[in-house]
Amino acid sequence: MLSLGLQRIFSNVFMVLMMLSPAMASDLMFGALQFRATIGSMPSSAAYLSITNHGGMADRLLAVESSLARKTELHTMDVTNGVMKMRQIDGGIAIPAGKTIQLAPGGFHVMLIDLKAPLNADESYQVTLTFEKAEKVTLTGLAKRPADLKMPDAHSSSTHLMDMPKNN
Ligand SMILES: [Cu+2]
Repeated sequence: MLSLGLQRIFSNVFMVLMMLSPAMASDLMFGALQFRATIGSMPSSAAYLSITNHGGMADRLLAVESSLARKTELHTMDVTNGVMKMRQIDGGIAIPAGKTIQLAPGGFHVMLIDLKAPLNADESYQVTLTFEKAEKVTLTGLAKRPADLKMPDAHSSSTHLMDMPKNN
């Protein structure tokens, strides 16, 4: 009788642990995923998002996969001799505990090289992120016109240039 009771307690504890573990595995929180809508026959484009690490341990964004392009890479922007150039990141992007990393225009970005089809504004697309510790996650986000992409740095003085008609 006693062992049966213990067994029940253990199985209940086990079930609670099973229920808790997915939540414990997701210490990362994701900001809105955004894609740069393509114009004309642009061969490549980019995707942006922010990742916040609410856990106590550092993690690392190792790779991004997508069926949208023949090649998907993690890129950063560097200024070389006064010219801004982008290059592929080796070893992924560190996500320190308690910190937010921004993939945004002018900095880190997901590079979609050799697109299979155009990315249309207001349509949604997916990418899959692979981390060192956290589980793989597939996110969905909207493509936006380049002018509508949120810039991380306050560059609001350029808003007066946005006088192009917006056709919806
Ligand atoms: Cu790039």
